[in-house]
Amino acid sequence: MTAVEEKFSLTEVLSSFKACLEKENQDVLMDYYISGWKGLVRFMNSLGAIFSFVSKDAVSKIQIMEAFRKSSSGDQYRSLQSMVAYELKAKLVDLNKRAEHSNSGCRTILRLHRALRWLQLFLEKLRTSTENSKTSVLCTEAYNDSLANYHPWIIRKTAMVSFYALPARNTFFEVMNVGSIEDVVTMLGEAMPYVSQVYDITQQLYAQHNLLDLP
Ligand code: 1PW
Repeated sequence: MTAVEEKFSLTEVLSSFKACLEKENQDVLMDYYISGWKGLVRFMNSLGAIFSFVSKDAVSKIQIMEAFRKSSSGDQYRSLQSMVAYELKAKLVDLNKRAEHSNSGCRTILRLHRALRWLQLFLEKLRTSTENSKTSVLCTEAYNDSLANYHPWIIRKTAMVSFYALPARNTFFEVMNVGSIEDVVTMLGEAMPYVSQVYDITQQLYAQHNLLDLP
């Protein structure tokens, strides 16, 4: 195994979501949110090429956010809270129809936020699954309960087909690079509350500003 491969572990990925939350005011820090997502993409890519259609969109959304962060207004994108305040005040968000601000930070993060819910449901199902559970079924259930509601038929169809190509439960646990199945279950039990917290705070932020349906 190369050094780079060795470094990847789902533990580290999930710890980015822990680092996301600023201690004093619970702001969700953008750089850690982005690095958490980059890790999730590596995880998805290690599940096989067929899953790359899923990760490609996440990659392009991560790139949009990195570009904002590197731009002259980068400081405004320090946290999800500062981004929302800045983009709304400067009228940089298309609220009803995609037009001149078609790729605002707010709408881009909303897509990743919805996808995070899928991941949360899926990993939780995996954590509590038994030896006979099928990953494709767990993944499909998690998808139907979350992201599918926002996807048109053609994407739902393609997603379902790619789920069938998911590796079996054992392989899945190995790819996570955490240790034995028991180690994975323990790690998920400890790490998932942080992912949930990031999800809940973001959901509340978007609800408060009426941003949950951005086009
Ligand atoms: C096993 C790990 C699971 C992690 C799942 C997180 C990734 C989910 C990405 C799904 C992408 C499906 C194909 C793209 C769909 C886009 O149209 C859609 N994007 C998302 C993230 O839902 C909406 O973005 P758009 O088209 O409004 O820019």
